[in-house]
Amino acid sequence: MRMDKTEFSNKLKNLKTDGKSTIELYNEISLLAMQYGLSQADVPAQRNAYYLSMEFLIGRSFFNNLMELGVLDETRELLKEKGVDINVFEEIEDAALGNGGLGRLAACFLDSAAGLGLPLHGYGIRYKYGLFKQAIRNGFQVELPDDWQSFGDPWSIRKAHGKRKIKFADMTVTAVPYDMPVFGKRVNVLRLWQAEGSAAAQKISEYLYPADDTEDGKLLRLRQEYFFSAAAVGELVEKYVKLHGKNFDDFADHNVIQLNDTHPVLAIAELIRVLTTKYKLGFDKAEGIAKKTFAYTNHTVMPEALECWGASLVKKILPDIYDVLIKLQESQTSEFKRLCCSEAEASEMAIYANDKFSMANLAVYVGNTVNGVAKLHTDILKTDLFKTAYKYYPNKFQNKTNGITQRRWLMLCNRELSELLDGTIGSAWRDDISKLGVLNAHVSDMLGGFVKVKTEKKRQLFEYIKKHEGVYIPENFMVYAQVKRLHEYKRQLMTAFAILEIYKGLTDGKIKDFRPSVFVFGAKSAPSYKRAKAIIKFINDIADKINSDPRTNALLRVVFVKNYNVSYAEKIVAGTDVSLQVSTAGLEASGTGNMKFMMNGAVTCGTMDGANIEIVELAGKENNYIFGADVDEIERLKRGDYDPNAILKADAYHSYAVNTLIDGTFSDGDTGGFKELYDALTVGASWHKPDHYFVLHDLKSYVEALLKINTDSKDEKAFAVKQIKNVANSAHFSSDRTIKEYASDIWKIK
Ligand code: 26V
Repeated sequence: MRMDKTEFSNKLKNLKTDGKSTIELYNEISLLAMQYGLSQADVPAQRNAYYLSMEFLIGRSFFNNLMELGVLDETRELLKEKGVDINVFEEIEDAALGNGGLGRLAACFLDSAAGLGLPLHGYGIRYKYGLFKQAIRNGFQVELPDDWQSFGDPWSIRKAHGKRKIKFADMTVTAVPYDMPVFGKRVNVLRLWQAEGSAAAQKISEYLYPADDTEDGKLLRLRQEYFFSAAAVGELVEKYVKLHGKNFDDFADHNVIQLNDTHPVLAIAELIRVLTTKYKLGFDKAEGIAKKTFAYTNHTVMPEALECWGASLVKKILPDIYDVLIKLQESQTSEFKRLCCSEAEASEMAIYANDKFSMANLAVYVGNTVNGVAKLHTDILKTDLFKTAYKYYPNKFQNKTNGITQRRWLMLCNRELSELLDGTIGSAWRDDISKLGVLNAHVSDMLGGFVKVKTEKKRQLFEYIKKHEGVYIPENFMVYAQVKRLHEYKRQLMTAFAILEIYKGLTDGKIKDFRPSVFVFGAKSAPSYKRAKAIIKFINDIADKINSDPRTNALLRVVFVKNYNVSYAEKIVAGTDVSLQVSTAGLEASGTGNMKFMMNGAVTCGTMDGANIEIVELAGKENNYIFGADVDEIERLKRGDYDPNAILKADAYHSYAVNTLIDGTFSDGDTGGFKELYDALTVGASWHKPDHYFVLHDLKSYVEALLKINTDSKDEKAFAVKQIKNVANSAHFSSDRTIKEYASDIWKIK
């Protein structure tokens, strides 16, 4: 039944709002929008791409879906007439079925594919509880369960008839699909599987793993990975058989499966298992089909994060998959013989070694393509992490620099800037983001308007922060923001030290004419990551000290926002002047927050890492602030005798900042966390050398960069020019661009 826009509007007009709760209204309006949206659904495409991902960090669907359906403004107006402010729906919980960048990227990709009319569908897990909610108690992170469905889930439809049986050696689990339509030029589907059956079965989709690293040996995690990979593969095979019969020669002409990191890599073995057992194909033939079907994206070079599964665990839980993996290993060994690889090379690339299966090596061996997520990252894959594979299979390797959807990260989160853009360059950029570049010729036309918009977005952010964190930030303050998962390699600790040094400089008179500034942090730490949690506590203690010091608090403030999530990010990226992207060079695969800030007109203060490199390439080094060691320098430091203690000794400001960890300035409540941070810098921790992430090496140039920005920003116009230049050159970081590249170079879909 097709519903047209007039019908939607009429139904909305007739909606009774009196006496209804926000939740009731939310569900009614969402369901109406669903009916409208689904009635626009398209005919299925001939060739489809599938994005298999353990995580989809969707955030709030309400505003986004209404916008994609072209009814957001109208709904806002109609509700207003009825005395309902549409912003009440900001109470609705985010769907946080992801940890960070990797999951949000998956959500941006689905948005872009639908927006471009490309048939890309998602497969994942419908966790009952998403990423934990973060409370801060006495400066410490406390984790609370995220019951995201407590408001209902009007954007999903349970498809009971699509349920499947997933077999483990010790139990059989029912996978029930829930479909979330993705609206755009076409309607695609994100299909999330929920585990049902016995109590043990249900556990499989109960929790999202709250670490964005992998924890070896976690049985439940292995079950989760197999569960959704097998459900997806089983369904795709069945659908193929229905449409094309049991000759699988054309399977890869109709299906391409993108593996989002190593988490869904067992899908490879599952496809081969199904084809060889259920449909009796020979192993070689099945392997050949898999080689044409799968493509692999790597998202990190951190060695700790490359998943390996113990062979005995796999054998015990998934014996048939074990057999397939061993056969793949054999086939790989004979291929390596043909290629005349040395023994060392073969073992480096081996699927099976030391009683473990390497998911990355499996993905690289079978994957038709292997891609990194920013130029530098792909180069590191080729020259370092997968260098031997690159030697033998150079043609597999591609770069696909990440992107973000401008619909959520500009149009939705910054209506004011979007309207200013319309007024300055026309609204063509809304349909074709590459038109944003036109702005380069109109920077001066936009100056006054831009400053006004930025001021307004900061005002909104400060109001929100006052309401949620109880911290007041005066209107004229500059905003520096570092929001992302908490990891030592992202170096929030270095920012904390830099703030302490600026604080000291202000109190002892060394820093003069400082423009009032606030540092905004937002970050969740993996619950088990002790040092990351200590950094959160440290930042909160610094905030308390600085914010309550009357000597400085008219100039400098610090706020750690609790429960940073997609919806919070939408407010922060719009209201920030300076985006802090300060990872140790070579370790941040891409970063995507950096792109969101850029598109909203923040300058980047960062290292030559991940996509920062491409950001400054496009927006100009002169419009951003790059500091610290680059990858080559880090490599040199690693080979040389880097001595953080010497740096510490030689610089009074550094030692002031670092010593606050141990001199009683702050207290970690006898957890030992601060001492551990101190030790990691000075003597080394976790088998690492002292200051493994080169915090002390880059700290001085970081403080200098921050102060330079502060000085530059006093020339309001000149600084606004830099910010606008960033907006004008951000089109490249639209996930529309990224998805077009995947579609043409990897997926071959139209
Ligand atoms: C895992 C681990 C494990 C050990 C300790 C450090 C560490 C750091 C990161 C990870 C992340 C695993 C995968 C991931 O989330 N990667 C992120 O993917 C984003 C989308 O491509 C990208 O922008 C981020 O740079 C990358 O960290």
